Amino acid sequence: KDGRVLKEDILAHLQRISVDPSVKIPSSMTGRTVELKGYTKHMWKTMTKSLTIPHFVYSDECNVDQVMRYRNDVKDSLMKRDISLTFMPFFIKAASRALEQYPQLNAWLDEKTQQLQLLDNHNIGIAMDTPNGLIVPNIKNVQNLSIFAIAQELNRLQKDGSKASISYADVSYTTFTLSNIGTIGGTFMKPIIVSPQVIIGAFGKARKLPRFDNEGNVIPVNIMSISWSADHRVIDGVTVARFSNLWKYYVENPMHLLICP
Ligand code: CAO
Repeated sequence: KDGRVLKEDILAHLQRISVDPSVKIPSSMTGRTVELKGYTKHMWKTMTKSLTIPHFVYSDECNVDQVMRYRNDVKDSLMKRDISLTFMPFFIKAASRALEQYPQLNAWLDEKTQQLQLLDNHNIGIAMDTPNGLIVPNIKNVQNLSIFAIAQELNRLQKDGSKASISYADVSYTTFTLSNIGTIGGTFMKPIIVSPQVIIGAFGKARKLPRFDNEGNVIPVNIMSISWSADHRVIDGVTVARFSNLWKYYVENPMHLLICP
């Protein structure tokens, strides 16, 4: 009454403006209702949980000329054996090699006990676009697999994904996730961490772009962006930057990935 805004005034205002929580198409409009089901319902749950995680995002670009060269050298002969070799097996193996140096990124965060469980198994999840929506199956124990074996496993998961027959075992116990939106387009993406994991990486589409060589000449280079989102409650930015540099080193020098399992 003396002009001051009291708590009661704010509560009364909120009461007045609050909308009906049920969302119905009014009679003055037309449209249709789609039930959320399956993978989408699961995505709702996991992404709502992800909202509670403070995301630290770090991005860089990566030269994929060498990976392209190696892939082009062998992809046709592998195709004759029914194996499709893309860039992904190289990126997945590079992540596993880099995780050997940064085990705190291949981990699960137990929020209740406030403990980080560092895992020896590199079960690398791959965000996959399927006719039924997004699903993230994983390739288990990548630390023991060759690029060839990773490609075989990825092919199997893609086949199962297209038939909506990915098993529960294939989506269980993911320790680290990668998402390649570059198969569809786009240059940059901010990926969302899937709890209890503590980091996720995303790639954009590789494009031929002008860059300077060591002598200052402009040369064409195939460039791909990489973005990492990490849980900033437990992972600091410098760790992510160092990990990313190492991942990038392996991708730009893929011979290191080929001479080990
Ligand atoms: N830049 C340019 N080209 C790329 C690329 C990139 N980043 N990634 C893949 N490609 C190329 C591949 O080399 C392949 O080329 P060819 O036609 O010459 O063989 C082609 O795109 C198709 O690749 P692919 O889809 O068969 O296989 P992949 O191993 O590269 O990717 C997978 C597998 C599962 C990551 C992909 O199929 C997919 O589902 N991507 C979408 C992921 C997604 O939904 N992310 C968003 C998550 S948040 O909602």
